[in-house]
Amino acid sequence: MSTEKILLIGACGQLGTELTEELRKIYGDSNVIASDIRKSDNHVFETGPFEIVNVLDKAQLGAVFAKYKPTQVYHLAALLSATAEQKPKLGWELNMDGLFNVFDAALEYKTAKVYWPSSIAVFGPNTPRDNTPQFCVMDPTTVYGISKLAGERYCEYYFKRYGLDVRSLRYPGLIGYKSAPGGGTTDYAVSIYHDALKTKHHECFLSEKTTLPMLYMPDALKATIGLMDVSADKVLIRSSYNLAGMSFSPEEITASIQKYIPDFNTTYKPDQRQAIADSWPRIIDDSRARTDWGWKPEYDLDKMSQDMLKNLAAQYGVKSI
Ligand code: AKB
Repeated sequence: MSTEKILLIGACGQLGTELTEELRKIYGDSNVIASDIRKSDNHVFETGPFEIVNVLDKAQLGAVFAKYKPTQVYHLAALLSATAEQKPKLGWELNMDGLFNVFDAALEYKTAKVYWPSSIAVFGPNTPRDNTPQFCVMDPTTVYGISKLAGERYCEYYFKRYGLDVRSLRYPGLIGYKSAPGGGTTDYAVSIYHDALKTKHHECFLSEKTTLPMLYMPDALKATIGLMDVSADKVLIRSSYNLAGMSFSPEEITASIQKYIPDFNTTYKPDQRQAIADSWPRIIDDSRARTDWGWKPEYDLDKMSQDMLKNLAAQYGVKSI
């Protein structure tokens, strides 16, 4: 029986849904408390405790910490890049005040470890775009990226000033078949697989040669839980670690899907998200994650495409690819 009590805040999002499922397999359903501002109808949230938590409501947040006294907290609630550009004040408030509220509750209730996701959005147009190093110029141009960069600085500050063991990863675009993405600039890379099975056509909101760093969800879960499991002395970067799995463009993922669905095609209609994508790196250097705590991704583009299409075909009742 695990002695860990793990609280996920923002559990109903794309990453949180799969993290809830994976952590419950490891620590037991009753030891993983999922929470969000409203409950998703995903079956995952029927397998264990769920709490309604608005991370901006300090009293509500404190009551959940007092009830469960979590030993680990995964604070995932945020507005992602495209959504935060539509609601910049809320984006900053949720991403920053929410983080401070979690930090303060974690210190008050002596939470042993806190996880907080950063993003490739912390980089900007003057960042080296290929093999983007762990330490470099970071001039984000989105509310999301600015809040994630500020959040990283506070992660390191709370570790050094208060000893809070907070750990973080700079996620690329995350791709999975079990949960929907939540308003990001990389979301096309999920919907393209659904469209391939539903209509055999995808209209992409980015141009065909827009290369971005991406990561398949099984690798994202491995990196996240792996970072939280290593001993503290191996976590040498307390802002946030660069993390990468693969990089590809819309035309490259289209070609990968065509290996399994030959008559699939993509057309391109760039929108306001193109400017965000153009300010982000193409390829990330995640060598520090590899040397400090043994990170190594398993999936490349074709392996991901095969797994995504196989699992989504079952969901859509389409004969397996
Ligand atoms: C987004 O596109 O906003 C996110 C991210 C890369 O952090 N998926």
